[in-house]
Amino acid sequence: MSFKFQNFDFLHLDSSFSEDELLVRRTARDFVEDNVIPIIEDCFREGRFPRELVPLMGRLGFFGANLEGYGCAGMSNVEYGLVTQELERGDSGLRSFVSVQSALVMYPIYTFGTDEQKNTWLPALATGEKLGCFGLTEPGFGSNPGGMTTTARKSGDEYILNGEKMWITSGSIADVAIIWAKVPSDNPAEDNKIRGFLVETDRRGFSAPEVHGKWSLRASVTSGLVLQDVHIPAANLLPGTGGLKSPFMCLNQARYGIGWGAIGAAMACYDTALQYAKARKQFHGQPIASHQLVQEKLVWMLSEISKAQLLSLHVGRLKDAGKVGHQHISMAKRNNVWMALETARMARDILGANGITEDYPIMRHMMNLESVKTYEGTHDIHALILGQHITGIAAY
Ligand code: TGC
Ligand code: FAD
Repeated sequence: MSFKFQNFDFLHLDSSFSEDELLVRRTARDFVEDNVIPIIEDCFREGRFPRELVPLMGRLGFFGANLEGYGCAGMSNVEYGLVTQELERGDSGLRSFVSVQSALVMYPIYTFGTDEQKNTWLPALATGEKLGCFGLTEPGFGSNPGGMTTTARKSGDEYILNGEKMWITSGSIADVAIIWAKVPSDNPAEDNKIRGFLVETDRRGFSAPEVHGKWSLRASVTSGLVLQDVHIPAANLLPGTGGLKSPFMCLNQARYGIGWGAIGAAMACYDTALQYAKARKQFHGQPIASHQLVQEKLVWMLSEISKAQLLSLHVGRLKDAGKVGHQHISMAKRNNVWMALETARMARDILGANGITEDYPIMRHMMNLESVKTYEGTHDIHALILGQHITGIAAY
């Protein structure tokens, strides 16, 4: 049995959204109901990314949604957040794909690229005709990307890249990889500065072996990236990049969307648990929703979802006003993903044995959220980012 999603708006937050924001949410919600929900359990079981949905998502303006020009939709940050919320109500893997394409591939080209790079890549990435990936993490450097060993050596009018990236979303389906690498230099002030490069994935020496055996984000492609003497033109350097701050700026964009996205996963779990609790009868023919302990769990979920919605909406308004700090985004990512994972666990509990099956979306969301808790900065790394902000002391 499965339930059709029933919207809820406990705090009347819809009255805080503009007509345009509600329209964007409606469009994304309809897309998910019509195109994602009917296939996603099969995709997850088969370990298949639903690539057939890419052109439609492109037409709906989901890629680079909050960028202007180049065929992008020019949405506000709140509108973009509502899109990621709805996508992740479908599946975290689909939201991951959109986050990477938008925040980690289009955003750096838009922010750090030349006009030629923008004109070459952004329109094709906006429609989904071309796909991208973002290579920061390495096998030995996850939370600490500053230790990366991938290099880009300048040689005449080329760079030669060597190294290995790991856990890269969309790696083996990407046409272009944004690769972060250290550039050796004779100038001590510049030596080993981290810079970003556009690497076409059909270049000789580039390979992207897919990661198999995941129990999480099974509807998303995850790969390693291997760079063995990959020659690229010097013009493929993203000239605006310089230092670790550049990839972190991209992460801010993606983490912001994840804060909203996690709310979507939690909404799906709560709504399923509520409908199930009202239908399932135990002891004296009473619905389990009539028991105090079950009600307490439902109230916890609704309260935490509502607080998370307020947090993301406020952070979104700050971002639209140009006043957001990366610490605000860390709080939203950390809190909302934790909240969604706890909600998924409670919702699974309310469904009893049924909760472990693919007949309901809860276990899939729970397994996905384990990755979401880890990527884009783990839960604990975001605690340390916030700890540094309030104490002035870095505890990494
Ligand atoms: P640190 O010395 O603190 O910082 C280096 C420079 O960067 C600046 N900075 C930031 N700037 C903008 N936004 C941020 N969020 C920033 N955080 C730091 C900082 O001010 C400094 O600037 P400057 O001018 O002084 O050079 O760097 P650190 O090496 O000590 O790192 C600290 C730490 C732990 C916060 C950082 O390493 C970190 O965030 N680690 C987590 C790594 C991470 O999130 N990786 C994500 C990989 S991509 C991914 O997971 C995609 S999943 C995609 C999907 O499927 O959705
Ligand atoms: P580690 O850094 O080894 O951390 C392991 C544990 O140690 C964590 O609990 C962590 O919080 C803790 N820890 C580490 N350092 C400290 C410290 N100083 N103090 C306290 N605790 C600490 N990366 C990309 O570049 N691009 C992608 O597209 C991408 N997609 C991903 C998709 C998936 C499905 C997954 C799972 C990961 C993806 N990643 C991607 C990688 C992701 O960003 C990293 O997994 C993440 O940054 C954590 O790194 P790690 O897994 O190496 O864990």
